[in-house]
Amino acid sequence: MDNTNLFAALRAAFPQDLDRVAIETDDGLHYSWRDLDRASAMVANLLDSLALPSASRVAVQVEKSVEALVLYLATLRAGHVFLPLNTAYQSAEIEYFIGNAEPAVVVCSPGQFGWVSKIAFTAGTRHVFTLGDDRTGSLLERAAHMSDRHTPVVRKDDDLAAILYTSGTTGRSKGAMLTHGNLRSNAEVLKTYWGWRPDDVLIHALPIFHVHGLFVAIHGALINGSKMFWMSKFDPKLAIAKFSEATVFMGVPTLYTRMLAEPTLTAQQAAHMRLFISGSAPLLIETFNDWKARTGHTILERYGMSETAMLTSNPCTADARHGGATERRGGTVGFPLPGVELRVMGDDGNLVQTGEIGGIQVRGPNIFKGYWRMPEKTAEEFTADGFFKTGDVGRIDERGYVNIVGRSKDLIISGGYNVYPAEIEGYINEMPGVVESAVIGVPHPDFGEVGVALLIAKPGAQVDAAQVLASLKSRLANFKIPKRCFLVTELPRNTMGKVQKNLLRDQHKSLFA
Ligand code: MCA
Ligand code: AMP
Repeated sequence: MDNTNLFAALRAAFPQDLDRVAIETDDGLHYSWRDLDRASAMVANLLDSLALPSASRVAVQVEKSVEALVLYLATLRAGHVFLPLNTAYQSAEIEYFIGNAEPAVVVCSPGQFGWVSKIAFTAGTRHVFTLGDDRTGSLLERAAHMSDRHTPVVRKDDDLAAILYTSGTTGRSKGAMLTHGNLRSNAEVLKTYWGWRPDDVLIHALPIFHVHGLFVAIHGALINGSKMFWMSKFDPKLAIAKFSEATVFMGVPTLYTRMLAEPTLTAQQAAHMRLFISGSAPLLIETFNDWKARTGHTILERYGMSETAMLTSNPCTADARHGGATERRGGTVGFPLPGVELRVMGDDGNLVQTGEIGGIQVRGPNIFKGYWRMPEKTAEEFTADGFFKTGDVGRIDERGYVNIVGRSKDLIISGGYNVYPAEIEGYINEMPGVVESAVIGVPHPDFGEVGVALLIAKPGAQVDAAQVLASLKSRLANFKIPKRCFLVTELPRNTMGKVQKNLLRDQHKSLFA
């Protein structure tokens, strides 16, 4: 039987000379391809020794490190399901994810062991390990005693590889179930479409608990046997300094605007680079133009989702499917990737005409299997003919380029992180003295968009806006906290009684100008 375990595909692409450097870190460490192979074998053997049921969830909330990447590879290798969690998540968020996913193994930072293990053990998790960003913790201590050889467990395309929680527009977060086939097919398509070369060097600057940093960047480098320069945290000065030794950079728009603010960013400094890729949030046309003017490089913008991995991309080289188009068009997310079907549907359920706006729907080998333990929610998000409704609103121009013009889902994308207003409003509405609230996204020069909260207090109640934000901060991930909070006497409503957030957004659009 063929083994289509994603790890096997990544491992098969390792260079023949396993002693070559695979990863160089910002604190000066070098990891060879052999190191990645052996360390992931040891951790996979540790997971095997726990005799877990097949496809157990391994939930991981740790700081970025090469060892955290090793844990991801080991989880695939051992046939389990990786569940990465943003390090900003607080106890209420972690309690929900662990309770919902019922992981057999939880790995957390040594400093968080107290509260995380309490949540995990209460939820029935039997194994809680720690992993620090300085190679400390019980996971590596235990793995040190294991063999450094391991045969990847046989997985089929349809078997789960990872669960990524995405916040829900209403209600709680949903776990998007991604299979080995979803992730492998996407990595293989991008390998060709972005013209990866074994001598490419990727600057890995993003966190590794979301699709962009974990899948697009890491799979991209590994499946091409390309070296990574590994930044534990994005630092614009260091990233620019490394341009002279690297060829590929991937970032959310905030990373590009922060680099543009550095005087060291010049065409000469970027001359060695081959490809700059942006995604996860809309790239402003000014950023696209400024980058071109300063560096001579045209950023390649692409579009994806946790549920789908990458869907569209501007061309890297000539795209024969579109008359050999090579232009990377600012303000667009390019063409549907090979193998991805993308259509734009009107409210009447019919395809719109070229250039007209509608809901974006997608189908292809990269589209997820469904939401974890939410069959009804999954069914709602798919059409009868198997297209996934993205919740993004867009159009396809006469040349085939896709434009994202908005979202039908009420979502704020702040610095590349998703914030769902309904979740924040839920917390505010529960606070004493609050009648109701509305959270909106407004333009922000650094994060692209940030949340602003508007709330109505009960007559006579003493509600303090700063206190509301402080209270949210103690319960939610920091990037979800609205940057401002205002008390208002009413919220504009349409005839159906729904709050007109477009009016509120318009009123507050210059707050951070
Ligand atoms: C940090 N802060 C933020 C954000 N990040 N506020 C709003 N939005 C943010 N994204 C706030 C913190 O709450 C804190 O506020 C203060 O900024 C400093 O925090 P710090 O952690 O030091 O910030 P930073 O290191 O400067 O982080 C900014 C960042 C980071 C580097 C832009 O947000 C980041 O790495 N973003 C990338 C996210 C990403 O990888 N997205 C891909 C998702 P206070 O001091 O008040 O507490 S994958 C995806 O979307 C799809 C599938 C796709 O297409 O890729
Ligand atoms: P996530 O839930 O983190 O997977 O975020 C997915 C959402 O990010 C998509 O549905 C889009 O709304 C947005 N997104 C990703 N890439 C882009 C892009 N290049 N331009 C505009 N929006 C994007």
